[in-house]
Amino acid sequence: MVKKYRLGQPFDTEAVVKQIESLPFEDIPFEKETKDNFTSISFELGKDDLIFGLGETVRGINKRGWIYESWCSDETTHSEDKRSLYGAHNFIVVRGKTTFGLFVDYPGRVKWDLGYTSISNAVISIEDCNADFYYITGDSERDIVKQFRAIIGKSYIPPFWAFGYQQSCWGYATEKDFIDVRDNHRNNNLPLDCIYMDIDYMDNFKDFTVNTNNFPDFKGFVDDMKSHNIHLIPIIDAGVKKEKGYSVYEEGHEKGYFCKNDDGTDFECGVWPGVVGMPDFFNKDAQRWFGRQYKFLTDMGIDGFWNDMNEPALFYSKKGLDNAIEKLKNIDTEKVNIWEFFNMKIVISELPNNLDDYASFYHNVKGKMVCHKDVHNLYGTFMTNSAGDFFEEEFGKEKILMFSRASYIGMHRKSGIWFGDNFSWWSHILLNLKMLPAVNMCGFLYCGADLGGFANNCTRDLVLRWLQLGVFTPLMRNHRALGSRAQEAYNFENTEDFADVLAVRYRLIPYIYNTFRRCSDENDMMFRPLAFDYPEDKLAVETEDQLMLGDECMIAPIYEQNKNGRYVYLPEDMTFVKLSGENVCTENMTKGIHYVDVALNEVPLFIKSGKQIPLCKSALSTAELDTENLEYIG
Ligand code: MIG
Repeated sequence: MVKKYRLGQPFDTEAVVKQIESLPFEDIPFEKETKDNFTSISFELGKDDLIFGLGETVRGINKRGWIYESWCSDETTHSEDKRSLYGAHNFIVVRGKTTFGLFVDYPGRVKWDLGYTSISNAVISIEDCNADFYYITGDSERDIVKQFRAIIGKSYIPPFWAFGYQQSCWGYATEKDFIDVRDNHRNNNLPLDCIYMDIDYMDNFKDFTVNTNNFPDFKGFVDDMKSHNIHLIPIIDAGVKKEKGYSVYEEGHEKGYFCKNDDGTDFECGVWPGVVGMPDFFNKDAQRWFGRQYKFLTDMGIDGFWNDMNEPALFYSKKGLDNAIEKLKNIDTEKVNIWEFFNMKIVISELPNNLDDYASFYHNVKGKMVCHKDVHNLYGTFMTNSAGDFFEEEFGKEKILMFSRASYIGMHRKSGIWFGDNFSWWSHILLNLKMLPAVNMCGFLYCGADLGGFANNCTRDLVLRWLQLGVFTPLMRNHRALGSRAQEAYNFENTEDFADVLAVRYRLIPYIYNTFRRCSDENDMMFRPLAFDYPEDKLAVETEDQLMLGDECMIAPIYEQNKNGRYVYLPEDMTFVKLSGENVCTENMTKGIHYVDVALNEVPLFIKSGKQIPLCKSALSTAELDTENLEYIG
């Protein structure tokens, strides 16, 4: 049962697609407070109550005990002291005296104090008096999620080949770089379907351009890669470089399609291309216009994209930089004391993603100027929808791969997400796992983390262990930052171990793809906490390093260094399966705790007793996969 409580006149976020009658906010079954520019709802938390959801956030599967803020952020360090990452996923399910779901449909900042200030209280607040609150009750957590998903609409389904293995690296710049990646995979028996083009493919980081020195015949190059069953997937950044003669900028500027300062001039800020205009995706004409720009690349055979920097990330604003330089100018280097020195550092470090900047520019919403900070969490979503609308018009559904860094619920209908700039840390394998059910709750099914870790230097065993989790995530992409240690599979000793793990992915694609489609059709979760499936089982409820996958499986990856295996809890009898290359090794196990050995070239999987899953033969790309002849295991 879904009830909608309306406060004031909420902004249309486009998150909910189903018409639901509005009830007055006063009737919402929580404690509540509304003042001039502040609204909160709160409820008591019993000792054993659990809170699930919030999508892409740090910390546990049970979110209780921390304070989170929905505020799409270019957060470069995903440590547990953080409150926000790239997505704003305002949906939770609380298991308590009554179990309920709550969606706060509000595009500005939302604070979720979930037993942080007081262990026995949850307080959710916004600095506004306009929002919709959806309250959902049902038979189980999973049922509540399904009802929520039914009102926000079906999840995006990418093309089949997007379930293949994908390689990325910030720094591939020339045709040769891409050909090397392709050949090194093919020559080492490493399957591969996509190679990503990070900002270096562009001409001076200008969206919808290609560096013609590095790619003299881009269309021909895209075709050639396709003939090897490789899709090239270019990045698109939100900001459009301010440059005379650059047609995208000039047209956007002339038509008034960029975000504005309060005096009506273009808001200007600095990102990778230098000074940019920020497209105003809230202006429907501008949104449509930006989406049509992708045609430049689809015309050359490109059929996949990743949208970055769309929180939006701002390195600095023109105004902010002027102010900072003014402050630093007055410093006398002869007399500077240590506090002034620290202040200097702060002046610079506060430039990026500054709240004053977000409060200083405006969107044109049907002719009305709306301050960015009040709708911040929709920016990346409206960018991605601009492309999604264009793709659907031009090509129909399921033809173009796309995922975005920033997101709000609603974007799940057009696109996937990736989890942004994680580190090559063991703890981030576990964080990757914990985010999966939470983002599924919010409709994001096509998702994954940078396998091997984005920042810092990886190790061979870390990459292998991470891939062993990635084998199950719809987006299986190895990506890293410029300057970090190479982590393409072929750069390590005994590449066969990598080939064994990647082969398992391809063997599982029929199962993963069908489970994915079913979950999209039925508004279901692909990954669930054990607590959802075994609510009465205390050990299962507290297990946060294993997940249920589909209706048949449980996964329990290894996420610590120097381990030959791990302890795993089986909430019922299961078959323990180890997959490696074409090898399958099974063992029946009873409910309870077991230690399982897992070598670096093996993928562990648990299949519920009485269930089976299909495997096909592996191949070097999805195009070569025979999905008709299946073998069943379990
Ligand atoms: O400020 O395009 O999350 O995946 O490699 C960094 C360069 C900008 C952030 C993305 C990352 C990408 C990087 N980008």
